Amino acid sequence: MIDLRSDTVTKPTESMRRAAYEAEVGDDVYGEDPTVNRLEEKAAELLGKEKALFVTSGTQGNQIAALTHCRPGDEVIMEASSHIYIYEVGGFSALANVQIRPVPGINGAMNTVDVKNTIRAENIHYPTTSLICIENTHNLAGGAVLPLSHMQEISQLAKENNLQVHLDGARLFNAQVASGISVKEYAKNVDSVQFCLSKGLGAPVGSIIAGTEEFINRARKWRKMLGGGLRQVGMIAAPGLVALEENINRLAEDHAHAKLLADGLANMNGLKVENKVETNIIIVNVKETKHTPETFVEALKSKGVLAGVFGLDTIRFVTHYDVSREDIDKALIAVQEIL
Ligand code: TLP
Repeated sequence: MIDLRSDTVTKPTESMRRAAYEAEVGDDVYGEDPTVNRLEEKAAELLGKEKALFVTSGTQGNQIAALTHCRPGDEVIMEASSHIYIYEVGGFSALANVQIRPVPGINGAMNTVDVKNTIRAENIHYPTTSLICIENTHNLAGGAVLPLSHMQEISQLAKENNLQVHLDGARLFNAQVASGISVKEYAKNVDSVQFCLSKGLGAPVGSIIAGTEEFINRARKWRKMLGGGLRQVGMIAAPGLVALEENINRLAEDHAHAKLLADGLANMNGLKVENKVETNIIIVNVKETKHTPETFVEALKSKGVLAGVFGLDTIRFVTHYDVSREDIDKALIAVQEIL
């Protein structure tokens, strides 16, 4: 099977498996796991933040950020198709007891004037706006890279209004590789950042959240409350370290494969590639074919290719390190046969 459903499907590399086997471990709830400590230090350094925390998933990282930044009843502004709003099971409202205020964006970026107009004034009737969340790269916008200038504008606006900014950077390293702008440069504009080790970077488990020491100390308690205080967790942090050491620059290969796949698909009758394809995600509209997204994905499966249903008329392909150049060619042939 050529699995293009997501970059979450990668299997750990040989060096990750070896690192897990050989990992030095201790009880991380006591702060005594040397491998976790090394991973957190390395992640904080890469992001230019005081401290980082290893969490079980991107979703858990984002939820902990809301719990740490906000109080119950607060309002959080975010783009209307952001992962937190669409795909995190309503966690911000269920766990952090905050209200989300979605603002529609273009290519994943909210208009800063819209954001400004959405910040609540002081009024006895209103909730308090406390946080703005942004996403880079933006999943539903097809892996779009949020421009640094946009993040700087949001940061400025947040400062002027005494708000915090959280970055869902599940694929922030894809943004770095595509734009040449370092994750540190992006992270300068936010108070907290979450990135996934288990997407394109290829680790089997885990995400990082980072921010000030004070923020991370409080976040650590929320992680414990959520049941995310793990013990000899160096076993899974070790592959995360390998991911950061070995797999960042190779994301360029995934981006090149995505472009190849997108160009091939764009040339086929009835298909429309909906996004610009800046990184590793391709969103394809199949409305003009005889298929629905569901039947298209089924037909692809019968030909040994997996893709995901991604909207009423769209399917999604995601490239990653378990997909070779040859696989891209094979996937294109399978799509052509279906059409
Ligand atoms: N995205 C997954 C699915 O949940 C849709 C995928 O296959 O793309 N932020 C962003 C921007 C994400 O894309 C994801 C996962 C997460 C957060 C959550 O990460 P995990 O899966 O580790 O909880």
